[in-house]
Amino acid sequence: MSKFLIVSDNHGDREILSDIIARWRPQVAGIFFNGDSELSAKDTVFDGVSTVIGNMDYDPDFVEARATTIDQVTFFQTHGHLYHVTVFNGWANLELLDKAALESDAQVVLFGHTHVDGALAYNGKLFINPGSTSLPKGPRSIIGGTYAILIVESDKFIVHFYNRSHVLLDNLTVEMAR
Ligand SMILES: [Mn+2]
Repeated sequence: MSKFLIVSDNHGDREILSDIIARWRPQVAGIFFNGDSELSAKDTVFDGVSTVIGNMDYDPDFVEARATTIDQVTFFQTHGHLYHVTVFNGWANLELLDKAALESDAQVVLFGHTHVDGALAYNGKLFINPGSTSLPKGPRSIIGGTYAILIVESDKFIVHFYNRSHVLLDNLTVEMAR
């Protein structure tokens, strides 16, 4: 069993990012930040964190997208704006993201940008948007900000969402067979 931390769109709120990462670092196999930090790519908060550039990031040291394989799981990670991810059908338009993930042979696709949390099995892949820690949008914005933990078991993926106080939001859990 492996766990992964997925965070996005803190928009300058360095404290919450630092808090979440410090809390989970000892127990996760990977940490993903999906863009729009408005921080420097060299900020120490990103030590050991897989990052990508958001539409509100201006440090050219952030990459546009990346494929990463950890513990036999291949992730495709990008912010979303470069793949025209917008709010669609209550969540997100995944069409171009899906094509890009296919080229990377990814099983899990990580993005942000819309600030709408969610996880969905689509075209045989698991798409995860952890939501924004600091500027949430959509039907669950009243939670005040979210992030996600992916649990990889031998036969399934489990996605848990947490609020800014690290309380598990049980009713948002998503599972997908692998
Ligand atoms: Mn954003």
